[in-house]
Amino acid sequence: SSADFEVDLTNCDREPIHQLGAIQPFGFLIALSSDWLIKRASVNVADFLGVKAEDILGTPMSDHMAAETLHAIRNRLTLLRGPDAVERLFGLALRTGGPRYDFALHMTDGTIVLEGEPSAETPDADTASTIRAMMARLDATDKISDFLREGARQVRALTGFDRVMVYQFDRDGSGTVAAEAVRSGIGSFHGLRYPASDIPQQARKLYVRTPFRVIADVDATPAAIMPERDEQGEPLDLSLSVLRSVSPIHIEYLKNMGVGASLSISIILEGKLWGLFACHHYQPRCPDFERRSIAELFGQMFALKLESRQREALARYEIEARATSDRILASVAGDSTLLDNPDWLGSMLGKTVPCDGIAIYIDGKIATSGATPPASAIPTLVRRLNAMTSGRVYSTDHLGDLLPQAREYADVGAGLLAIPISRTPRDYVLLFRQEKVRTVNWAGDPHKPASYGPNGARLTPRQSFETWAEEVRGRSEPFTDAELRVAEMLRASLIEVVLRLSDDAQAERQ
Ligand code: BLA
Repeated sequence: SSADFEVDLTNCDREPIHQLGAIQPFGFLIALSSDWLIKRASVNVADFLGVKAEDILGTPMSDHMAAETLHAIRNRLTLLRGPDAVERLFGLALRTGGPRYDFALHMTDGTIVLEGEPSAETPDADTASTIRAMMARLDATDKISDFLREGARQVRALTGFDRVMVYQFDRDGSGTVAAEAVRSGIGSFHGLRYPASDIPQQARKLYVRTPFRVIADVDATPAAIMPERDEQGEPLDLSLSVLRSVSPIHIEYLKNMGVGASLSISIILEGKLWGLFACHHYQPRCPDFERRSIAELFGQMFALKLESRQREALARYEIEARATSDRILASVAGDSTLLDNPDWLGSMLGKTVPCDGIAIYIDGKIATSGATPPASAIPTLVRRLNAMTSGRVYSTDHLGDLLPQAREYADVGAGLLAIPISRTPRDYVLLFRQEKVRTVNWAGDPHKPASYGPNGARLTPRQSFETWAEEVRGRSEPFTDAELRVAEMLRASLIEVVLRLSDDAQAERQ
């Protein structure tokens, strides 16, 4: 149970962060039965409704809210669609003639959950044209890197946070700060890498279901929900809650970084969490609910645009790769000695399948170019490849797994793409990638706290980076599916050419 769970650095992945039994105090929460009786309330309802939480339990919601407002909320409930739907209502008076509130409304386990917070003093004017202008600026960018940076700028303009990062997940769950927009005078995190453990898997799952998260004030005292347990002994499931309170571990992490408020918007591509807009403010900060909703919508549109740009880039890549492949084949057919020339092949392939070094192994002869393992190590590697006898393209981002000896040259040969170029596996073109730690800069500790929280220095960016660096020791950037498809196409065509050349050679001898 959540109350009994003691979270520490070793069990974060199991912390029930959706059942912490409390909310952030910038709003209030009321859980209702299907007949609109109050079953639970956050203790801070007193600050908003002027009545104590324990005094309203069991009473009808209509005793505590303007009739028109309740009517609007009840109507809206009928519009809820899908298991993860959350409806929003803006600018309704909680009490007749009283200040206006924004509401979020969802259902969980047959319970209606209503969250309220004060509305913006000056509501956003003309949301449609705001969004339209934001989209136009995204569309005006050319390169993906500019697109990402423009996205970060827009989120910063919209939220006013000091630092907005586009945090992109790698296949192994680790992440890179791929773009950033920051207030001037605070150091940059751009290009930094962090291990998967900095965002535990249950948190990632939640960020797919609820694409927006704000932590308004790391020093705020959470408001407990009472009663903590219902008649069945269950805590309230806060997965879809807008106000959900925060794991003490994550609070410690943010405090160690000197951060006062944090906000993240999920970037979801094809149903998967591609990354986050991760935002820091060095003071408490909570954009109003309407603003947050615009930012969330921006995140969704940004993701759609990114998805279509990626699709276009992939199509372009495959067309270019085919052209390169055709050029290689035409050249080799005219001059078969080119196949012995790794500098030439490297220059042809380099743009299509980026690598740090290339080796060619034909009839026991070895030629290398760029950063490769020593030539003396190649025959052992080829024997190991031959033993797999698949005849297809092979790739790894951790050659040490395939061949223990490869750990000795993991700095230059951490990743391998092997293209067999004869029918029986014997001759190869080998593309090497170096260790990825070597290709990453660590710019130093951007924020060194005067003192750490109870879990010490682990919960800091520098320690995170070191954890990441340990995890990727001996690993390269992986070869992508598209790169493998291209390599396979190249293999099939090269084999044709090589066979034709050897037939010609035979014919000449006869
Ligand atoms: C959540 N961790 C997060 C979030 C981010 C990070 C962006 C999303 C919530 C938010 O917006 O604050 C991580 N933040 C980063 C990283 C950078 C950054 C990498 O700014 C880089 C600049 N965190 C840890 C460890 C644990 C941990 C070791 O570092 C557990 C042992 C836990 N992180 C943790 C938890 C959450 C989290 C529990 C979920 C918070 C929530 O939404 O409730």
